[in-house]
Amino acid sequence: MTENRDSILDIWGPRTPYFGEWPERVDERTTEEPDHWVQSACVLCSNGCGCDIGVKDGRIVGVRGRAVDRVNHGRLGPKGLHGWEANNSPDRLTTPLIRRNGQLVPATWDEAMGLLVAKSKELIEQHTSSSIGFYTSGQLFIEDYYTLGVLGKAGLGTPHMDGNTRLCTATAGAALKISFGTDGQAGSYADLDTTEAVLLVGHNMASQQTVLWTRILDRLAGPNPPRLVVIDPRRTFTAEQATVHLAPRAGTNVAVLNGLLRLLIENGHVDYDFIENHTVGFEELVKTVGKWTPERVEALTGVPAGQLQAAAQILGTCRTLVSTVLQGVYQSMQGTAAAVQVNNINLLRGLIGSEGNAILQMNGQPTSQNTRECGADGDLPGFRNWDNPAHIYELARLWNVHPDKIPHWAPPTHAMQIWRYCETGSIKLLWIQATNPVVSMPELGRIRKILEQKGLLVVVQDAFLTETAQLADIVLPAALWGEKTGTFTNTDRTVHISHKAVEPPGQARADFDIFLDYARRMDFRDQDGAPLIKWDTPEEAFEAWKACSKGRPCDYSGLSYARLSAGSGIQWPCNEEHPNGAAHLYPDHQFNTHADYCESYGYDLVTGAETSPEAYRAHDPNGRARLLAADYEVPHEQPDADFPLWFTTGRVVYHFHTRTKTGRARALQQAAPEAFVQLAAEDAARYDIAEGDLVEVASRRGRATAPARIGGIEPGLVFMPFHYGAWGQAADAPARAANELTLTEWDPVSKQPHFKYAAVRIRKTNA
Ligand SMILES: Nc1nc2c(c(=O)[nH]1)N[C@H]1C(S)=C(S)[C@@H](COP(=O)(O)OP(=O)(O)OC[C@H]3O[C@@H](n4cnc5c(=O)[nH]c(N)nc54)[C@H](O)[C@@H]3O)O[C@H]1N2
Ligand SMILES: Nc1nc2c(c(=O)[nH]1)N[C@H]1C(S)=C(S)[C@@H](COP(=O)(O)OP(=O)(O)OC[C@H]3O[C@@H](n4cnc5c(=O)[nH]c(N)nc54)[C@H](O)[C@@H]3O)O[C@H]1N2
Ligand code: SF4
Ligand SMILES: [Mo]
Repeated sequence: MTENRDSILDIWGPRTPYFGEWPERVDERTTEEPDHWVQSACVLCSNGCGCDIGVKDGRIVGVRGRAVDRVNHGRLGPKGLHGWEANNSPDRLTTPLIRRNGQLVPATWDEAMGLLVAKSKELIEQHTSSSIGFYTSGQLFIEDYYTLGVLGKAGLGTPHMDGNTRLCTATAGAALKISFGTDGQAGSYADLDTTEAVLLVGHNMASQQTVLWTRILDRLAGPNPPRLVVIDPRRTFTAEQATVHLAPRAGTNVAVLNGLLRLLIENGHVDYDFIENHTVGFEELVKTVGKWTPERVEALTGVPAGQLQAAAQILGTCRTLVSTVLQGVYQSMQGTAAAVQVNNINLLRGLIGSEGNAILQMNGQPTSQNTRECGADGDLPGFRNWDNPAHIYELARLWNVHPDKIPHWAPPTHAMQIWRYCETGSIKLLWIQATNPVVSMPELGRIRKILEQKGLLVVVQDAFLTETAQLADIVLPAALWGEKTGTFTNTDRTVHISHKAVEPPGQARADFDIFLDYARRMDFRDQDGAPLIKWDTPEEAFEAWKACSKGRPCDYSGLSYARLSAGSGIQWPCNEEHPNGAAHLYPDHQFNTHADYCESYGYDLVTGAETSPEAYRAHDPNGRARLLAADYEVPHEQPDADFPLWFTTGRVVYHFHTRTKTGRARALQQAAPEAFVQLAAEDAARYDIAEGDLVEVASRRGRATAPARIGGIEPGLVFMPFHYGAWGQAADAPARAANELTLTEWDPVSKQPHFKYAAVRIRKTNA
């Protein structure tokens, strides 16, 4: 048994100060001495820390960071060190379940898959394959997503496939496409090792990517520490370390960012050569941001003019800059518009494509990058453009199907619309994989009603009987990380392999095998009558994906299972030109915006209207980045007399999402056993609420009750973590899920729902 530190009390561990080369520090936690170690990477956030899984007698007994890994240099955070305990939980699903006479009862795989296939065939016959929808995940592997993408697009031919990545990182993809032509992060984590400044917008890195934060803490402790600008309405762990912390009102990111852009321009802190040679749209941007004087920003957002100026000084004078963006932007008002303005900051300064310069439109889930790359969401595989016939033909050739088989008559259906089609009845079979929407979707009352509808067959593929699985008609028991082999890619394009370390419990099966089984039983064929899915093992699937990715920005063609296993994490693109991967995209400032190559022809940031191919070609940016401007818009719901407070939601360091894993890891669960309602001291006084009092928060859509936690937040704003659903709660306890309150609204461009603002009222409910 080894435990280097108590990561619950000491989240980030001891400092290793540096500049230039981040020292190694190997974190380990095992409950017994392993008899062997198996190579993997952590799947409890998008950081993708390399780790080895310790195995004893066929069971996981711990993990150890991989010193050689470029992502973490050996470090692991509290979730990584503890989360694996969930694999060994007695709650694991071990057989398929089928609903009979209202009850979920055990069934064989043959019965469960037989039923799923019979239903699928019947629906296709009666209503076409458009009656089948998929709501997948950001937590599967490349091999799973690619197989799923092919069977959905070229087997079934349904346009209704998206992931919970819509809730997570759809905006990252959208913002990268808009500014640079395709998805994919321009920089690397290693840029933090030398950068002079870091801008974190709506991103609580200290809590949500603890190991990446350690990299920054170690810089802060070393020579030449970077200056930090943090934009978040709460005083988070991240904000506590800021050189300048801007705490704007919820939903006002665009106003703050336009204010910063305006100051950069006014102060002459722009690289005119870069703008002239490598961008389009500067004049329009100047016009749009012109009215956002510091005073005007202050009046609207509450950020003092002096602080905005201080932030603009840092951003304007640093010689290198890493900007990061996450849910405080993506899930807030004008998600895509705001994310693009962060890109614009680096672009105005020409700080992109070289050491110390990065824009990280962060991912959240460990493999959400791959959902987007492999086309298991509303994108086509390999960052191809659904509106470009040449891209469709490429896929049709690759899969040997007729191009018309691949849905491309309209944009692929986004998740919020998939749920809407379930609600209105046109989707009659919804297959949910590795996500728990009954806790994580907005407006839970509505989601429960949709899943309970008679006319909708609900299939849930999970490792636990989640709140969602409990409403399913068919439950498929899945193997978890550590119990299957596959590859995945973190935020900074680092690809890892995770090898199978132990057998899954009971009859649980790898997602990959479930998808293959479905494809075989459905008898999907190519246009020559051969099986559509031509692979049987994860490694063969990876080879097929490599072929699909070749020549596209996310080129995996130089990678292999052997190479990934011999090393420890390699960045894409990895091909003949970049045999060891590339730290930076766009080193020559040639962007992927050519009409023939780009992933999207763009959108109107306000309406979301898609630019036509003709309109795009008429002004082809042809390798220049786009500086797309956006003006501030008022959030869709605002406090009023009935619901006088702002509401926002997010995470705590110890839990991952709906707690199916972290809630089953003893120390993590003990560290954060209960939901809470965070409010400012002023508001607590006004409502006569003391620390720990039970508070009911109500919106127009529902209520949630939890103990009060006072301080660390702007007055007028109430925060709840969204981790806590019904699981683990007494049956008669009042609802505590933050998503009882949130609203069904989404960003016009990325279609990502708005979890970060709503209007609520509160009252103390102590007896
Ligand atoms: N411990 C832990 N780590 C995780 C996860 C987890 O569940 N737990 N999940 C992973 C996943 S999938 C994701 S997507 C990431 C999410 O990582 P983050 O985006 O860092 O997490 P959140 O807490 O959702 O939101 C970040 C911050 O947005 C702020 N915010 C709210 N409204 C606004 C606004 O209008 N403007 C601005 N500027 N900020 C606002 C909130 O105060 C909050 O501190 O974390 C990943 N890592
Ligand atoms: N209010 C509010 N709501 C939010 C957010 C917010 O900030 N505020 N954030 C949103 C974001 S960014 C995200 S990412 C979502 C996350 O929301 P969810 O995706 O619903 O969260 P998880 O709890 O991670 O659910 C993943 C499920 O997959 C299962 N699972 C894990 N590994 C595997 C596997 O290998 N195979 C299979 N088949 N199943 C597996 C787990 O047991 C779990 O039930 O929540 C969103 N909802
Ligand atoms: S930072 Fe993320 S990937 Fe790394 S150990 Fe923590 S949860 Fe795992
Ligand atoms: Mo996420």
